[in-house]
Amino acid sequence: LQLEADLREAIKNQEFQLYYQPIIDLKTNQIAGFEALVRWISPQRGFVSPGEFIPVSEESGLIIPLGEWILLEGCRQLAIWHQKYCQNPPFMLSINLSTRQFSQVNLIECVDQILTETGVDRNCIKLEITESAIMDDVDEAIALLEQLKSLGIKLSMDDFGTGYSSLSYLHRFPIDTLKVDQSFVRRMDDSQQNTEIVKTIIMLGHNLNMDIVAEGIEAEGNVQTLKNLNCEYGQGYFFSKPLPVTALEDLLNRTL
Ligand code: G
Ligand code: G
Ligand code: MN
Ligand code: NA
Repeated sequence: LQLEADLREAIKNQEFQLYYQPIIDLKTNQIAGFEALVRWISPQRGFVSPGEFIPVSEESGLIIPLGEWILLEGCRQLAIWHQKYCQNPPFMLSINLSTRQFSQVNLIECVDQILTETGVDRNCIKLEITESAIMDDVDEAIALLEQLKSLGIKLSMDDFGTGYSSLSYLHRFPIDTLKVDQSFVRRMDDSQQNTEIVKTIIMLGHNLNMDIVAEGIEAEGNVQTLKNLNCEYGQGYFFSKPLPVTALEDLLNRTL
């Protein structure tokens, strides 16, 4: 596979960049933190979508070195921002962990080492895990999630509602945040029934002591609806696209 070979080279040549998408506190309208999203800017291929190369990197195992780089780079950047912008509460950074990384044997050691090396405030790092990563073996997954939590970091469940997680297990996962998948948020415009679904997901999360991030907010109307439903956080093009560091700092300098 040519893409796989090119990916291997790209990791060596450091052709990746992290973009950061703001996550907004819906009570204060302030930036509460960011989600790191990887981008591949290839001299040969140009801008390659992660929707294309993340699946290939997962199948090939290249997500392990790539994922390590993403974690290291994200932690390093957040430590810099904590020095540069002294927000109270401090900015959070969410970093996606792929299913393959979740079953990596030395995951805990690897994460711990990066946290120590960068000296980042551990409370401010949140790993995003999908339902599919944890439903293979529930007891094993819970043990692993507990170990990640014991490192001092936070956890969120990404794309909630699209996977297979059984509601009967959800309360056993030591998850801090539920991210309501964009498909539900977008469909709120279509009918009151879809809004009721989002409302129910938010209530479910709150009853389990989780806070909620609504993803994929593209319209102002969605913001008001979500505020009325007591959703804590929002993310989406309405607020900002994912941005490279310099553009994000411009945004912060304009809005803080
Ligand atoms: O950023 P964008 O919407 O184009 O991302 C497309 C897909 O790639 C999404 O499913 C997203 O979760 C995934 N993705 C983007 N960045 C990362 C990353 O840093 N790590 C992992 N594992 N997946 C990512
Ligand atoms: O799978 P995950 O939720 O991590 O992926 C997030 C992806 O969603 C990113 O690739 C990001 O670029 C994309 N995204 C973020 N906000 C919006 C939005 O408002 N609309 C759409 N269509 N995509 C978004
Ligand atoms: Mn995510
Ligand atoms: Na998501």
